[in-house]
This record gives sequence, structure tokens and C-alpha cells, in this order.
Amino acid sequence: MLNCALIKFKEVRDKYGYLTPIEEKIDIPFEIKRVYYISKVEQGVTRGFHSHRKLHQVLICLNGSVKIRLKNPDGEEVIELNEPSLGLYIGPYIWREMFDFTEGSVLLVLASEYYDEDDYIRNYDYYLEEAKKRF
Ligand code: T46
Repeated sequence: MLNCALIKFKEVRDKYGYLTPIEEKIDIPFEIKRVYYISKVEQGVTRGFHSHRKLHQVLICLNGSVKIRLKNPDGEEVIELNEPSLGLYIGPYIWREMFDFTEGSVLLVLASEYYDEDDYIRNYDYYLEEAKKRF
């Protein structure tokens, strides 16, 4: 989908386990200003239901799995994040919904900007109106 991409990170495996290094502007296509993570999501809960105007993010499911429904005015797609070496880049004007969090799952998010509620579009009709001008 336009403005989204899967990123496969390098895994360094040795007899002690796995290590995944993530470097700004090398593995992540922007400067990282903020990091947050989502955890302890109860079964059946869906989060998200919004888009951003400027924000670029990479989502990484560090433990367990989660599904992400991505929408733009041309269609939709569901991506499952189920391993810590897989990142999902989401650019501006992509509607997202996160669901099917497995027990104990942890979703890490690397973001290009500080938290700004004004950057969110939380109404789907407003989203479509603005996004149609961009795609
Ligand atoms: C996104 C998806 C993947 C903060 O105080 N600081 C922060 O940096 C963030 C991200 C949120 N908050 C507060 C705002 C709300 O009171 O945390 C609360 C939950 O936020 P929200 O309902 O937006 O959470 P999600 O899971 O629906 O969405 C989050 C991000 O907000 C969003 O940018 O793309 O994760």
C-alpha cells in the first residue's frame, strides 16, 4: 500500500540468543523523536481508528503478535506483525486500526515527531476528505 512498507531488520544470532540492532536513518527512514509502546491490551480490543497528517512511524511487535488494518482512499490491507525483526512503516494519511493483540504482546512504536494531538485525524469522514487530495 502507498505510504506503508514492511522493513526486515537484521538479526544477530549467536549461542546466547538473538539481537536486533535498529539505527536511525539507516534502518528507520526518519529521525526518531519519540518512542512509545503499547502493552497489556485486553482480548477483543481494537485501538487506533485515526490517521496522522505529518507523522512517520515504524511499528514493531516485540512479543506476541498484533494485526494492523491499514486504509487509504483506494483500499485496505491487513498486516500481521508477529516477530521482533519485522517493522511496519506507516507514513502520513494512512488510517490504522490495531487488533487481535495476543496475550503478553508488546507493540513498540518509533515516531518522527513529538506527541501532537493536532496531527491526528480521528474522524473517518474527515480523513477521507483530506486523504483524497493526497492520493
Ligand atoms: C498510532 C498508534 C500506532 C500520549 O500522552 N503520548 C503519546 O506519545 C501517545 C502516542 C499517546 N498519548 C496518550 C493520548 C491518549 O490519552 O495516550 C492515550 C492513548 O493514545 P491513543 O488513543 O492515540 O492510542 P492508540 O493506540 O489508538 O494510537 C497510538 C498512537 O496514538 C498513534 O499515533 O499511530 O498508536
